[in-house]
This record gives sequence, structure tokens and C-alpha cells, in this order.
Amino acid sequence: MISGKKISLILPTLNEAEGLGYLKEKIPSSIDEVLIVDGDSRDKTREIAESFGWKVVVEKRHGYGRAYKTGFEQSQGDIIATADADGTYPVEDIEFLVQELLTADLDFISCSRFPLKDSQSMNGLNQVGNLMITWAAQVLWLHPFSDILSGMWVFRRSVLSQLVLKSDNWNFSEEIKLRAYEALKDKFKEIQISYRNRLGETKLMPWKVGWENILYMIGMRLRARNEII
Ligand SMILES: Nc1nc2c(ncn2[C@@H]2O[C@H](COP(=O)(O)OP(=O)(O)OP(=O)(O)O)[C@@H](O)[C@H]2O)c(=O)[nH]1
Ligand SMILES: [Mg+2]
Repeated sequence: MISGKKISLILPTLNEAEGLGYLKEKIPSSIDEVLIVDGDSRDKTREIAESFGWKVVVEKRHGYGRAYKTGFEQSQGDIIATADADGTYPVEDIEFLVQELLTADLDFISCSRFPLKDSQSMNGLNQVGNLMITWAAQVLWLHPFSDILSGMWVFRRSVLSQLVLKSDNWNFSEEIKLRAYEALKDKFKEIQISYRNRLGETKLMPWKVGWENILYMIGMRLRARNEII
């Protein structure tokens, strides 16, 4: 609990056994619930998570976005924090981020990795791709986003009823931030975090997903325009 609020940390996993022990050391004791949404991993992800006393839900339907939507339904917290299960995001900062959310009366914090504090923490292709896709979001939404693809967010559960989230795949990451920005305006804020090198294998095909991310945002804009006309 933090200031009387129950906190859930949701971690989607697909064969992330390698990073879980590291994460466990970093997760603050004030987190009430750690929920793993596992996409039917073939390694020991589920066994390790259960041995740590974490709640494990299996979501066999494929996709990063699908995993999060199931995680939102299955979690209990008043405040939800998210991160990859690969050790990249600073889960140790969740307490500070929740305090920021509460004291600044925000509804949604998106944790920005850029500008990178350590340029070695992300490979060059991912740096260029993330910045180009973020630039596309800036142009399409006319807002100075600094990281439209961050996988770490801290937000009040109550905002979920205001967000229509359609994507089941990688586009979910940009969709949730863009919908939160549209619905919440000043109550949406990006806060810079540190970032670390990944433990274990990536699940992402950067070129394919990068283009899909840009096309998805263009589709969101066109649909919004057609709804207005
Ligand atoms: N349940 C579930 N989890 C998934 C799925 N795809 C990816 N994940 C998890 O979602 C998180 C993000 O995937 P990553 O492979 O780290 O993607 P990324 O952060 O864009 O790429 P890296 O920079 O290589 O870390 C990880 O914890 C994955 O294990 C899926 O289909 N189902
Ligand atoms: Mg990752």
C-alpha cells in the first residue's frame, strides 16, 4: 500500500525466466500484488513466478496488448504499474512514481526512456526506431511526446473506463498512451526513467513492428477524422 492505495504490478511474460530473479530483488515491498500474465511460456517462467508468491494468469491468446488487457481484468490494485519482465525498466522507482501520481493529482504517468541516461542500454536500431515512431506521434497528435513506445506506465485503475483499447498486439503500447493523452490531457504526464539492457531474448521483430506502429497511428488519426466529418 502507498498512501492507502493498493498497488498492482503487471508483468507480461513469454519465456522470461532469465529476468525474474533480478526483478524480484528490485520490486519494492510496498507493492501489494505482482501479476504475471504468461503467454504459455515453454521455460520455467510460471514455476519461478509462483515460487516467489506472485499471482500467475495464463493468457494463451497471443499478443502484448492482449496480455495487458487480461492483466487489467485480473488485477486488484487501485493503482496499476506495468513493466516488461526482462529487467529493462526500473521497477524500484514505482514508489516514487506513485507518489508523483498522487501528489501532482495525475491520472496516468508514462515513463519515458528518452533521452537515454545510458546510451549503451538500447541498441542503435531500437533507438532510431523508437525516436522515429515517437516523432510520428508528435506530428500526428501535435504534442511533444518523448517516448510513445515505453512499456512502463503507472496509472489509476479508474481511468480504464475512459479508454477504448482495441489493439491486442504491439500497437497497444502507443494506443494506451495516445488514448490516455486524449482523454486525460493535463492529467497525463511523461516522467523520465532510467533503462537497462535486456536479460533474455527479445520477442519483437523491430522492422515489422516499427512499420505496423506507424501505420496504426495513421489509422487512429484517419478514423478520428472520419468520425468528426
Ligand atoms: N503474455 C505475453 N507476453 C508477451 C507476448 N509478447 C511479448 N510479451 C512480453 O512482453 C514484454 C515485452 O516484450 P519484449 O520482447 O521485451 O519487447 P521490447 O521491450 O519491445 O523489446 P526489447 O527491447 O528486446 O526488450 C516482455 O516481458 C515479453 O515477455 C505475448 O504474446 N504474450
Ligand atoms: Mg523489453
